[in-house]
Amino acid sequence: MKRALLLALAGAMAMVITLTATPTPPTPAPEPQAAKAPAAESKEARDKRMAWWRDARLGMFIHWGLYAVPAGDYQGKRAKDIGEWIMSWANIPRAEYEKFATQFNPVKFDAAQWVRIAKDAGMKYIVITSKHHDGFAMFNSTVSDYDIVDRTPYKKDVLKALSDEAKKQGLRFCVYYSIMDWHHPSQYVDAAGKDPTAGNSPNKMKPDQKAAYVTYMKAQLKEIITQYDPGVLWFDGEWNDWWTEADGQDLYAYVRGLKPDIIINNRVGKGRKGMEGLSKTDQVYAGDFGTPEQQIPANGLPGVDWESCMTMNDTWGFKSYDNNWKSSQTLIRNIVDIASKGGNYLLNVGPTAEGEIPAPSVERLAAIGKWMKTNSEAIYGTHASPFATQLAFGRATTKTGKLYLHVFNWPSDGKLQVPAIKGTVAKAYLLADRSKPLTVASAADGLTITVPATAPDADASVIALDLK
Ligand code: FHN
Repeated sequence: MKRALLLALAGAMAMVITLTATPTPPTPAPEPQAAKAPAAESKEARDKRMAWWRDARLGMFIHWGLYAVPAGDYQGKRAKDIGEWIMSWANIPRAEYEKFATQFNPVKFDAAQWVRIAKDAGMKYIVITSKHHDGFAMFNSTVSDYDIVDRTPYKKDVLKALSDEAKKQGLRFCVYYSIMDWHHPSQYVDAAGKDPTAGNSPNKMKPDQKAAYVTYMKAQLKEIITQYDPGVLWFDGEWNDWWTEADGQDLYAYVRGLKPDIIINNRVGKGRKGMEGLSKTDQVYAGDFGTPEQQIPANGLPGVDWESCMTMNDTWGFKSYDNNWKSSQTLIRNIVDIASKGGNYLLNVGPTAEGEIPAPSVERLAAIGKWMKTNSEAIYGTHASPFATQLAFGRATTKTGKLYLHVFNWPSDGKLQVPAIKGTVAKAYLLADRSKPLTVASAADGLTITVPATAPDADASVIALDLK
């Protein structure tokens, strides 16, 4: 009895100690008014809402937060794991992790330059982490002081700067928001050898605190939507068992209620089939598009809205020693491959704590931009390849009255063999040299296009066919 009492007391004391360590959280979030769920949406209305996103095809993902401070190294501990998960794999207690905020001072951050880099790469939208699993808000939040304005020497709202600049330069500003929150007191870790306040997956929800956390999330999402007007809400961290499809449906309705034309990914609910990312089909799940991660579906998915997100090296958040960069050819061919299957490509950058996009990323984005300058009409606003099987020489995309052949493997004999197509070819030409029409011979089993001896572009040379 006495021992149990002592233990309980010790427990309570620990609680008190923890609480005092964490600054007194600001006034709890006001109960957000239940937003009016959007009326059932007709196909026309949905097509209108999704149109800009479907035409865009290429966007920039930005993973930026306190994890850029340790940059993958905590007290000499390094790991192969992704940088933004350092609070988990380095078992960093909440109070310790919070200290990174005092070192986060991105004086080299230049919103205009970041948006310019994305725009020059041919990217039409930007998705930045407003709050990742570590719970730190990269914006000015009034429902939490665990944010860039209140807790860092930088004190400026980087989401505001980026959303204003994106608007100025004509890109769509979008945000990522994590449902799992390693910093929020409603959640804890129950795993062997792990500090209960460190990061971890799965994490646990204190039974009587879920409603409070959902209220907190809704209040932050309201701030984000009213302050930065995002085109897409890119949820993540939905996989814990304390988050349900019903929660996802409710959050989807709440967010669409606040901004009816917003687009929301399928990680708001429980529809996602793991990293393959597309939604399960056993019921209608919340979300407007599937989210394959670090992979590209094997086959085209005409009529399905999906977006592959991918790193340029092996981490989303900045790690000082991760130099396993994909080649610009791989990235360019991924853009083509994904468009030929009817999807979008969300390509990631992980800026440093000083506020710079790593040079290897900038170089690759410039190479992509150079390719898009010549070939973007074969990507923007296109649809999946009409061919049932994979083309030996590369990929294809279509538009009304147009077929684009993306040649990876240039024919050494100057004769490109193309399977039979519907319609007849009125004109064929290289996007890299529109002045010289190409000769096309059509037969029952397909077309033979006479092409120059050398490929105009080693990464992917695009031949446009104007179809009658
Ligand atoms: O755990 C996250 C990860 O840190 C990163 O944000 C990716 C990006 O899609 N999503 C989760 C892993 O599925």
